[in-house]
Formats: sequence, structure tokens, C-alpha cells
Amino acid sequence: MMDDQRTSYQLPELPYDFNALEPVISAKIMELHYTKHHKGYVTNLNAALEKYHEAETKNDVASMIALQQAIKFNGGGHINHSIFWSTLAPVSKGGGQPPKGELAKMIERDFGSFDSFKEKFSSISTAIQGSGWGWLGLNKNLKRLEIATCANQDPLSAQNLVPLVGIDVWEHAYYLQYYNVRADYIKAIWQIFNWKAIEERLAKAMI
Ligand code: MN3
Repeated sequence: MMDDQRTSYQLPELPYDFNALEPVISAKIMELHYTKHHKGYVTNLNAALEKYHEAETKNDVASMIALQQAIKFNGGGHINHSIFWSTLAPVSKGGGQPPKGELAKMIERDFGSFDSFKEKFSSISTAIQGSGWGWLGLNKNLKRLEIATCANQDPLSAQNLVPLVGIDVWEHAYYLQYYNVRADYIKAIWQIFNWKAIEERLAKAMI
């Protein structure tokens, strides 16, 4: 009945070196963000799931409920950062090259133009109160793109949107380099968005 085929979550390999996104994101921020923050979410997610599994084997529903917040926070952190790394690229590897094809068409249709999308996504992400994420997501029912925000590490899937590209606006993502000026970090991050990877995420999500 009870199977122990569960595998623990792993920190995904970073597709570039820590210094590859400079000068937009410093090597020090990348190193800490990946090896401390993201790794912490993975470690804590696995620990919470282990406890959850133990509680489940004891039919201890109260403990299972008590663990849900830790699973949501650390599981969301793992999901969000895995997407984040994969949707950034060094300028030398295509970072900042504008979207093409279906994604470009949908952005124009749903936001008027790439520039107005950029403006709206930036201002909404800059205005998030406290820690969280700004996202471009796909509403699969309406086949439309939507901009949304999430608090803390809440995953965008909780809003019934498929995440395409996110901006981490936690201070750990920018403070060492941009200090309190979140707007400057968000202005700069457009130089390293990997729109080719984001187009691939859209193509998979549209199936
Ligand atoms: Mn982060």
C-alpha cells in the first residue's frame, strides 16, 4: 500500500556561471541567491515533505495540516526560482533579444505593444508591497496573457495561470547591488530575459 518511491527535490543546475548575468545581476547576488536562498527552499521542502509523510503514515491529520504552510512556502520558492533561472540568459547568449512568433503576437494583442507590456509589467512588479513576484502568465481557458503578482513564494498556479516569466522582487534578489532602488533592478532585468526560453514555455503551456 504505502510506497516509498518518493524522490527528494534537487537544486536544478544553473545554466550559466554566477558572473554570466553581469552587469545586470552581480556574481555575488547570483551565488547567494542560488546556493543559499534557492538551496534553502529545496532543503526545507524536502524536510517538510518527510515530516508530512511520517504524519501520513500515522494518520495524523492535524500534523499534516500544520505542515502545509511550510510546503507551500518552500515548494513555491523552489518552483519560482527554477523558472527564474531558466528564463534569464547572458546578453552573449541571447538575453534581451525581443520575443518573436506566437508570444510576440499575443503580447501585442493583449497589451497593445511590447513597450506597453514592458511598462505595465515593470510598474506592477515595482509596486509590490513587501516580498513577492511579478509574473507574466497564461490564462489557459481564455488563451490570453495576464500580468499578476504573488506575495512571498506563492506559486502563480494558485491563480490558475501558467507562469511564463517572473521577476523576483525579494530584496535578496537585488539589494546588494541596487540597494533600495527596486525600480532600477527591474529596469535592468529586461537586458537578460531569455525570450526564446519563455516562448518555449508558452508553446508547452498552449498544448
Ligand atoms: Mn529569490
